[in-house]
Amino acid sequence: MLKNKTLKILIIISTLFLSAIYYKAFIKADITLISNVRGKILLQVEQNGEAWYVNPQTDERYFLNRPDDAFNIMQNLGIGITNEDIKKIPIAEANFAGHDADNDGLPDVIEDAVGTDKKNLDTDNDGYNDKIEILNNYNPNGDGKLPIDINFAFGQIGKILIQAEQNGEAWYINPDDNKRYFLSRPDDAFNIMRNLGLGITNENLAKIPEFIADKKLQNDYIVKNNTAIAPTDNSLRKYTDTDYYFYFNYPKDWQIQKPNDFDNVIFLGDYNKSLFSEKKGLITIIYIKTDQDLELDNFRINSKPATKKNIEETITLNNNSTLKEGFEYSKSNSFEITTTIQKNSREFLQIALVSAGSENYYTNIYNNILDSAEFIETSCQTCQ
Ligand SMILES: [Ca+2]
Ligand SMILES: [Ca+2]
Ligand SMILES: [Ca+2]
Repeated sequence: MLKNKTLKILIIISTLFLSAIYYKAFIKADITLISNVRGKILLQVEQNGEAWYVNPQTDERYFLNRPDDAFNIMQNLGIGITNEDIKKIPIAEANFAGHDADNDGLPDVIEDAVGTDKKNLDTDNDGYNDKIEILNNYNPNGDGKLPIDINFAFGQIGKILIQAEQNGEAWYINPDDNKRYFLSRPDDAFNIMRNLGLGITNENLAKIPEFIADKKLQNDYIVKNNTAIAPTDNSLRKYTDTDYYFYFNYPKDWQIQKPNDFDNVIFLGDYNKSLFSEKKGLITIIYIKTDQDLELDNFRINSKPATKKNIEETITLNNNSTLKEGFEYSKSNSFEITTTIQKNSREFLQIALVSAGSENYYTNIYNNILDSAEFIETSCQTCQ
C-alpha cells in the first residue's frame, strides 16, 4: 500500500516534470511576458549574465554566448531592407566606434552605410558635419531632413535589418528607443547587443521557448527522415518513431520538433503562427518507459493549480486503453488535454494539447492525432 502510494507520487512528479517542458512555453503569464521582451536582449542575472535574443518573428530565444553567435543570428535572422526604408529609422548615437578617417565622429563603416563621404567631414558642404546632421535627423547628403518615420520604425523593433542594396550592413532596432544600432563586426555586434540587455530571472526566462539549434531536432530533418505523406489522407503526414516504435498522423502544414534534452519528447505545432499573439496550439508527445509495472490510473492528475477539470474519460483506442483528462484555465481562454495511451504495463505514450486558441479547431486536430496513434510491434521494426 505504502509502496503503491510512493510510486504514484513519483509518477505524478515525473509527469509534472515532463509537462513542464511544454508548459513553460505556454502559460497565461507568458503572453504578457513575451510581448514585453519580444525582440529584446535578455541577460540571465541569476546565472553568469548569459545573454539571449528573443526573435520577434518566432518568439523563440537564441543564445548569445560568443561573438560568433551574434554573427550567426545576424546572418540567419537578418531581414533585407532597402536604403530608402532604412533611412526612416533614426540612428542611435551609442555605436559610433571604429576608424574615422575624416574625424567627423562617424566611423568609416557607418559613412559607407549611410552614403556620406568618409573622407569629408561635411559631405554636403552646408557647414554642419555629417554626424551632427544625422543625430539631428538632417540629411547629411543634401538639403532637408531625413525621412524619419516613427510608425515605420516601431514596426521594425527587435529585428535585425540588413542593407541588401549597400554592403550588407546590419542594424539592430532596439525596442527600448526605436532606434537602429549598427552591428559592424561580430565583436561589435556582440558587445552592442549585450550592452542593450535587460535582466531576467531564470524562472521568467524558462517561459520563453528556446530555439533548437541542432538540425536533427528540427522540422526539416525530422520530416525528411521520419515522416511520409499519410497513405489515407494527403493533407496529413505520418510520423514513425524508429526509436520507440509508434506512429501518428498530423496536419502536414504543422511543424515537428524535438527538445534539446529529451529524445522521447516530440513537439508539434502550427509554428507558422506566432506562439502567443496568434494563439497557436502546441501538442506534446512523450514516450514513457518505466522500470516498474504501472496502471493508467498512476498517471491520473486530479487537479492542477488555477484550473477546472472538464474532461475525464477512459476509452480504448486502436486496442489500447487510454486515460484522457482535460483542464481549463479559469482565468484565461487557454486549456489543456492530456491523454495517456497504454501499450503494456511499462510503456505509455502521453499526448497533450495546450492552446489558447479556438477549442474546436485544436481539439479536432488533437483527436485526429490520437485516433491515428498506434504502437508498432518491436519484433516487426520494418513493417510500418
Ligand atoms: Ca567619418
Ligand atoms: Ca564624413
Ligand atoms: Ca553637412
